[in-house]
Amino acid sequence: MKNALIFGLTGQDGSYLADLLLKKGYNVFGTFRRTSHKCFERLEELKIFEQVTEIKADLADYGSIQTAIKQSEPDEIYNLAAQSFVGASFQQPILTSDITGLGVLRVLEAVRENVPDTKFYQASSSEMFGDYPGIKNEKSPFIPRSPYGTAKVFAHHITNHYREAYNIFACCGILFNHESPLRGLEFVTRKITWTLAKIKLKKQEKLHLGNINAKRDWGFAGDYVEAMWMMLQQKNPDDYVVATGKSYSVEEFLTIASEYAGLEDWHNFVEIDESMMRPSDIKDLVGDNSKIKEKTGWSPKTSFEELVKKMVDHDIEYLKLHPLSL
Ligand code: NDP
Ligand code: GDR
Repeated sequence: MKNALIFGLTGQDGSYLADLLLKKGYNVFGTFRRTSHKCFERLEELKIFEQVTEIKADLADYGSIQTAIKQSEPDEIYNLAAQSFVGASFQQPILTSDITGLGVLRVLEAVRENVPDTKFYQASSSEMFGDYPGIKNEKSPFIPRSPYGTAKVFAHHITNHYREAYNIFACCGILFNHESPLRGLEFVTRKITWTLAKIKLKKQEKLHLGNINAKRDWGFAGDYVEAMWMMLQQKNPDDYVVATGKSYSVEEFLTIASEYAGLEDWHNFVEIDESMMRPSDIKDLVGDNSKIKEKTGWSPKTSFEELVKKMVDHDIEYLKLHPLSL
């Protein structure tokens, strides 16, 4: 039985990945941070909380990273931990750089010193490409447009460096946006489906949004964690773009979600709020998934429309069952 350690267990991807690895027969360990409130809601929703070993660790704290690694004796490490919200990275650029950038170096140092033969996955991001035009692949240049994107570029390069210099089996998955019913509420897709559910249940009247012209290549998180695992099963470590190959605007997401939820024309309840515009934003991100398809056989299974419906259905059902969340 293999051991896997997930940094960032409590997040969207950490929860889906833990579920996948348990189904594949792994012993799953994962890190969480001390918080003043419940942080295992996603694991509970997937009904896997009891099957995972939770270890307290913070990417700011080298000692706790080492302890997590020593305790779990991992065959595979997945680093999904990050300050992952691009919007917040403009308000907290130093914290974002420390956790999303330097935090990865702390994990790599702990791997090099303690378990150099362990396979390592780093969660790189399409945000690294910024507004570089056209469909992006593994060779496209990085021109980040946010403190978050800049920190991810550092993390990507330092992971590549540890692969080359110390022969560590390290892979970077350059993932484009992926969403799910477990997506954080501040990200635009989940903010839309959650608020539409509240409007449908007559508990909210307005939905405030920023730049609805932005286009993103949106996939389903459950499909994307499979790509992470597949990368680490290849003979040689490498970097891969993970994407669907199509982008849609926030407005298109909103239109399909509102129609599916059975709501009136969204123009009647959406307000564009200037304060939600970012100091710089990326217009259109779309990825070329041919390398991962060819080398690993991975491909996305969930269509954009299926994804939107899955999220809308979940949020309406969830709010009906948990009226206190309203
Ligand atoms: P989430 O924000 O849902 O999860 C992030 C995880 O990191 C949470 O478990 C969070 O813990 C943890 N974390 C935050 N700060 C620290 C810290 N200082 N020390 C240790 N852990 C910390 O993100 P996703 O699951 O969506 O994304 C997973 C990874 O993939 C991230 O690195 C993200 O940047 C990257 N990524 C995501 C994409 C997407 O579309 N989802 C696309 C491309 C890359 P807590 O629950 O306590 O906050
Ligand atoms: P993103 O996701 O920045 O692409 O980062 P987000 O959902 O936050 O924004 C997508 C686009 O929607 C626009 N937008 C809004 N965004 C939010 N959050 N709230 C709003 O009200 C709103 N209105 C319009 C944004 O300006 C943006 O253009 C995600 C994260 O998961 C990162 O961790 C990951 O690396 C990238 O995807 C790939």
